[in-house]
Amino acid sequence: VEASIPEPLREAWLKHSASEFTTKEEFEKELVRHIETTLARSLYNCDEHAAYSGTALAFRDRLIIEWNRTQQRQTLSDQKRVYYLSLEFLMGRALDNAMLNVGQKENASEGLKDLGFRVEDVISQEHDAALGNGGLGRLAACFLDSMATLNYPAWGYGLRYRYGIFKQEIVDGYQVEIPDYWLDNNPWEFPRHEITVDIQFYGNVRKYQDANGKTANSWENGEIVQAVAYDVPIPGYGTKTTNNLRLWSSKASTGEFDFQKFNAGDYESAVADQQRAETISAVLYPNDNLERGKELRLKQQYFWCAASLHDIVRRFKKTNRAWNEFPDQIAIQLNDTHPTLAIVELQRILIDLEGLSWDEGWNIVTKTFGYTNHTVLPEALEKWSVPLLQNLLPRHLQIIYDVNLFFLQQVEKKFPNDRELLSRVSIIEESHPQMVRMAYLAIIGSHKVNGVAELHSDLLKSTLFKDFVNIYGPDRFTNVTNGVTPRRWLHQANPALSALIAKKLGGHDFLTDLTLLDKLEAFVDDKEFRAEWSEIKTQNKLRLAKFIQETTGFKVNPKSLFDVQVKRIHEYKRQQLNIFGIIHRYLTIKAMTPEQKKKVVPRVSIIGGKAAPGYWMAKTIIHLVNKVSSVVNQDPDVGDLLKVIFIEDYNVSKAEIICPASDLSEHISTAGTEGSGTSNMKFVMNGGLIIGTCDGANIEITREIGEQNIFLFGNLAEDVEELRHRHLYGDFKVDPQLAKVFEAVKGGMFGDAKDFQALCSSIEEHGDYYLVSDDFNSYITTHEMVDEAFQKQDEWLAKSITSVARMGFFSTDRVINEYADSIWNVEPLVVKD
Ligand code: NBY
Repeated sequence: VEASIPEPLREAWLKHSASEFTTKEEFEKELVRHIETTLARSLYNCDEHAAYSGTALAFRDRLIIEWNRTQQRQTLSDQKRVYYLSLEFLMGRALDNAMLNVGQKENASEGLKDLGFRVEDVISQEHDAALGNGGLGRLAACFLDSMATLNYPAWGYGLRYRYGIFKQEIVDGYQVEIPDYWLDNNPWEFPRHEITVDIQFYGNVRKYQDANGKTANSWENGEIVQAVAYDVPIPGYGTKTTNNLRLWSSKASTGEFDFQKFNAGDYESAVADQQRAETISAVLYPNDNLERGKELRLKQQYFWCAASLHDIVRRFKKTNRAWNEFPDQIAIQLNDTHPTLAIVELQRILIDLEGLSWDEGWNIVTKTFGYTNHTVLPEALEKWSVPLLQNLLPRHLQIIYDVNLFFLQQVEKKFPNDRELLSRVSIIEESHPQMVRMAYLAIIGSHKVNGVAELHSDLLKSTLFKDFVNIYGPDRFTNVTNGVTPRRWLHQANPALSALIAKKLGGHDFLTDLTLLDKLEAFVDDKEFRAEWSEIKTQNKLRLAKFIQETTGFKVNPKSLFDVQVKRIHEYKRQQLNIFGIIHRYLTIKAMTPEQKKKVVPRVSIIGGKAAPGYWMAKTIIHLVNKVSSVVNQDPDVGDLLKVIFIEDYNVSKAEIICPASDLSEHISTAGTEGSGTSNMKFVMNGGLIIGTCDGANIEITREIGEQNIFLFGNLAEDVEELRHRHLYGDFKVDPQLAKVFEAVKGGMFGDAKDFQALCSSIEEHGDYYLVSDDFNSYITTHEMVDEAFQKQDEWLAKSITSVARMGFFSTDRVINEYADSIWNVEPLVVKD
């Protein structure tokens, strides 16, 4: 259907085309209008939540005006676009970000004040959009911000889960999961009920002769589910670009099939069908770095890949270009292997629906896709069982077999008679049942594969993907070290620090060119500047202390060293090392004389994060942290010298309060296990120092800020394998100080010893896979060095300022430019005023 208004009628449109508020007055007018009409409230009936909704609606209008213009501009310019496929977008709140990105926070804040509200209170009414687990999902959100800010024509594609990551409650020290229903009155999404795609599942493949007498395949008799588009505008910071995040929601197809059921009086089964369809986009799987092979998860993946590709192909076809121009117009980035079926789906569209030959199709496919790997942990590598695929996606399985066949032929040609190699690199793992290795499929179907930090990318090349480096050569594999957006993680989360930096550098340009931070080094010795820097940290700590008291009831002394570890709970991230270290500190303090206690640097140890609901060991760690917290915090022997706080329901908006308030944060994964880590970057950017292992991006952070400004400890990645072997086959003795900690735990100091048995025995008896014992001594001596350093506040401040000054590399702007140059080959679409 032609929806565009004919030329002669456009004048009236253009005359009345919506415009944006640019003053406090205009904002107030918009706000009151929305409260009175859209929300049907009045000045007699307007609470903070209504003020939030009204403000959000006013800003949403602004965003959508720029969104419309951006989309028009991008369509007209007809240049290459990027599509970022991610099952997770951990966006957090949108209002503060929208205010800052369009440069209207001042006006909004003053306007709200006139009408009786404080902007911070209004902002905190918003429910986090928590469509992600952790780092991978938050990285996707930072990428969207940078792509818009840098004016890249780029869309995100994801799923519109009805339930985001669960809300965590702690009951008697245990994690309890509460569903996160977040969609009611979400002002940030635009339903596009007219943009739908029918998605097929199950059914069978029929071979037939096409018009030219060639054998062709048709996938038939499946069950149809409808995908409906919901669009979320993504404003860039200080630019005219507002990009799009398109999220798909599942719905029963309104095809005749269902009407027949209704008409035949089979009401109940028709309703059941409907619910089954809606289940596809119902819930985000809450596992990070763990793959469980559930059919519904596979359905989610195909549903979202197929809807997105259909949308992309539809847009391409409107340009009437030849198919071989597809990769010149479109780059698709796969955020982990979760969207790998998109590779197969594009090949299916090209050969089954558009009639291209296999080779023509596959040539287009491999030029289009890039694949980002985020982990080397074996339990996180996706595999789908062949019988499951055979049933759900029969045609896709055939295509996978063909991809594998041609690939193995190619390998055989290059390395003749190496059967071991063929079985190692085959997409099909010959287990019972057979499994499809999604990472291999992703490598074979992409032109570039990247890891997320240097060590991680090197490990991919030397271990997991070694054979593929031999087959394809090293050029297919590259590194793009992660970053974070300084808009949210510095400017929004820490406005006072951002303002101080701007004062020194003569403006906020550093927010779009973070390397400008290096100019701060000139002021490291400036006494007044140091004092201001220190005062900001103190204020941020006071804010966190207040938050802790309100949410946990514990009072913490803001003069203490705030030591933070917030991230998903996982054995490889080693929160157990942290809590054992805390217990060691507790025992040490308790054994001290009053004289000795006077020399102790007071600490607040803050731990937060969610455990996957089925990850029993991670839940045990949370349990222990909470037990230690309740014992330590009321022990008069330690008083303010040590407090242990578990932050319930850690999420993006809590991170925005926590990051600016840390003195020290912990990034202590077993060397070689963390892909990159991104919270390490957020903490350093906010003037916190870090204690960490030589893992992930810690290594590059050290290179940038200098090793005198970071507390590194522990074994190196290159020694891990040998140590593990020794644990199992040599004589292994638990570190003596750790043994003392275990004694205390087993003696019931923190409640029933049985509750923590598994945690101790995984180290003492089951090989200590994560090297907690090996690193324990190094860990606690390094913490002693931290204490010493913290006492020399002046030097500590110099470290803090110098580190921030040298963090320019870790902006996602740099990251996105690297992807654009070396993987996507796309250019920004710069807008003239
Ligand atoms: O991605 C994280 C890495 O652990 C971290 O080192 C890195 O900085 C970050 C960004 O590159 N990975 C991560 O967050 N992974 C997941 O959340 C995740 C979620 C689901 C599944 C696997 C991993 N899954 O298979 O279902």
